[in-house]
Amino acid sequence: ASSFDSASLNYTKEDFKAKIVHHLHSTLGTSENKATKQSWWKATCAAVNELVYERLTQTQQTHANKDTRAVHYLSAEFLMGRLTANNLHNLHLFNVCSDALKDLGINLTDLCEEEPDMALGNGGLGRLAACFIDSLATLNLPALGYGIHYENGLFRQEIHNGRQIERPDSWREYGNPWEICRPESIQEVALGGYVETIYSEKDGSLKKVWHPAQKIKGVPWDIPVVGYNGTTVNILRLWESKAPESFDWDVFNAGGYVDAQAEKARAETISKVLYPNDSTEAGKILRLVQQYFFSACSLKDILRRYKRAHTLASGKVDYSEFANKIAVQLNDTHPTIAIPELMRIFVDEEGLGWEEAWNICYKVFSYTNHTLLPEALEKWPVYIFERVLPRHLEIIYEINRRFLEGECERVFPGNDFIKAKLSLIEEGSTRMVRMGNLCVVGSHKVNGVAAIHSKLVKEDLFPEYAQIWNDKFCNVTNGVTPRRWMLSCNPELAKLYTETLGSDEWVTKLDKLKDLKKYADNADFQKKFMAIKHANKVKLATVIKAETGIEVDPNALFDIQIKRLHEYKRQQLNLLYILALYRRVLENPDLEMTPHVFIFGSKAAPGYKMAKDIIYAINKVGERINNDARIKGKIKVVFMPNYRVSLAEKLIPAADVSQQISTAGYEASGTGNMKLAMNGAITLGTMDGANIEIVEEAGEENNAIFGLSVDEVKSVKANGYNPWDYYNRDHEIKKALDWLDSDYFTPGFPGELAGIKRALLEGGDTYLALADFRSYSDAHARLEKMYANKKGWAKSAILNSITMGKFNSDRSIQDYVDQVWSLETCLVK
Ligand code: DL6
Repeated sequence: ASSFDSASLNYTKEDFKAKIVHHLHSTLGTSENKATKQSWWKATCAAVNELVYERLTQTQQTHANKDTRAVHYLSAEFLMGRLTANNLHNLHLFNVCSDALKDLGINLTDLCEEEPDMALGNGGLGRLAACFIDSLATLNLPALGYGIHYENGLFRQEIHNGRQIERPDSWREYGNPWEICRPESIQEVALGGYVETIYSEKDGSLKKVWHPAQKIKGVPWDIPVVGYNGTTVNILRLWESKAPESFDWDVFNAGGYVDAQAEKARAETISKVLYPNDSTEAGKILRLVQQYFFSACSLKDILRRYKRAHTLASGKVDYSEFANKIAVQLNDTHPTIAIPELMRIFVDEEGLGWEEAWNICYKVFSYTNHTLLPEALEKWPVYIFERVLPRHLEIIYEINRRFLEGECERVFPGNDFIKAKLSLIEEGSTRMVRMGNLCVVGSHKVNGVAAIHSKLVKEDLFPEYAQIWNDKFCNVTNGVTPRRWMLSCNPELAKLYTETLGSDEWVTKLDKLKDLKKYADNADFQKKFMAIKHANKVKLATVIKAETGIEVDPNALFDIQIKRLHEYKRQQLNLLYILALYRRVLENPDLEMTPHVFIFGSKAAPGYKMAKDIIYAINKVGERINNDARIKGKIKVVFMPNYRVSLAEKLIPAADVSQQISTAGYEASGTGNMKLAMNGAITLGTMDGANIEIVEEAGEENNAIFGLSVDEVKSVKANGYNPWDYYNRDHEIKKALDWLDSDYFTPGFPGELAGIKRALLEGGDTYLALADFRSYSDAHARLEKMYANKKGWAKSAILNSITMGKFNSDRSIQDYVDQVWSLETCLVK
């Protein structure tokens, strides 16, 4: 038996049953006849954890014994979703577990619904981090994820009368069986206070001593990350903030019990809640504190481990190996503060000279940029730094001085204009620390997340830096894990692929699916493929009915746009088309068209009014259309509340069309586009982000591409774009916008949806929705035609699904290994 045979793991059906019942009794303290679904779920997880923990220990021992180089993935967000099905699949235990539970009268799929999503992220950036740690473990790479153990993840979205209402997401209120608290690895970090400069009589040097005002305890929670097919179980370590006990006791003894409790609450606020902003920097002190808290805890943890292996007999630590052993990836600018923190530790605490410290430091760090949106590029007011991290500010000034006088002066001698642009400090009425610039200066590699995006990072965002350090800039196109996004969420499709290929090798080597090309035209294969799609649509229709009360026909075309709500992602363009189509049907009730279900899933940042208005408009327009008997169900509009990973897993396998319609140049990559294509959806999209690479793989003829290119967007903007021209010229645009200005969709409340019209006309239509409307409408027409040809559609859908090998996150990780981390695999027995 192979090591993945459930029998060889003592996980035959009977073993599994016994383990589950054992944990039901002795871990959950209940019995078969009293147990709730929650208890059964937790008992099942406990049974799986027996194996997970064993492998986790093996992995850690192997890595420690071999003193392996490891990558540390620092990310303020890890959007993990649910772990039960994922872990079972990765351990090859899904079927045996399902059979064991069936014998116990329980359905595994139902049980998985008991698990709350671990929604510790906003969207693309956080979910990417989750896919990456899956791939790191799968590729047997020594790696740790580091982040924040938010008590409340991304808010739960409810829709009340069409409007988004935010509710707290207390995902671990009743405990989470996948996490382990590690009090033995608690760290303490400092905040605030002042810096003292001490003059040394001995050598005339100046020593800086930081006297912090406050200490915070970081309590680590480990989530095992189970690699597929492999024996590696890495960890994701998330830090929870607590007040140090010593503080409580001092104040308590002085009679200040209430004060001590208040201080405790303040310390615990740090990891209380995830900031719900996607693509906007929050600029709040608490956010900087969060960033410092988890970066500093993580670095201390990294140093603790390093010291264990590199402390000399003399008691001194040998730092000469540090950059060879440690790689730290900064997932966007959120953990940037780790750069000055490591410098502080080296120089102030470990006694290294500045140059020695810097030479190690920049080799350790590398930075991934995820957006070009100016409002997302983090800047922190200097006065906040002075209050929260006074010593770090001094270090940033020193890094800046050396950079401006060194490399910058060498390449741009005497050019104060460029120096002002590249400086880590933005001068102005409020002086700001530019975190992006600090990342570029303090890292040895900077990457974008799709080819076009990386080009724009290098040429438009950081062109002068690229002149200084051309080789620092590179591209790593994003990817997603096929374990979650095919094998687990679309089991029937996975089975078809495995059976047809005679092997499940594709689950790690996704390129293997290309061998199915010869079947793309095969009638029998097409029939099977489309039957799976149809069954997925039937299932989704039931979910839609249950969640929204809306009845949809699984024979209709399922056209899906799922992503955060942002004007650049252009849900408003989708809505305009729906309005135009609705009018066309009203004006011509006999219009021949494929019934079309438009499905949205999206959360808006709570403070982003226009995004919330667009959600409201989608719901109001949907209400009217869905209840208009005149159009005989030809169009349905569904807004699925509380879009999240577990809902995505139900939507994606059922999609016919994947809407990826951002203004070209604005979506760094996208990853939903990859997941949808893998599951056989046709992309209706612009030439933006990874869409470009997706159609390169799948063929433009198998997708519906439209709209202005990146260069055209630039030139339209440069030539003075006037949305009124489109409004006046195109009667469908005019009528759709005027409709929003009436009370047709909000009877008795005229103008409730008019904000969208205003933003598109008076507001200047920043994201060129009107400029792209006609070409978008034409692309829809092409799609309709494609869909009418059943065989042609099946072929295109299959070709999309089987040509997505490039977008396996294993490939992205291998690119990081080769271009950025130089990491070696380490097999764990
Ligand atoms: O790289 C992951 C993901 C990209 O696929 C999206 O295109 C991009 O919008 C997203 N960025 C964010 C938030 N940005 N910041 N900061 O999620 O990253």
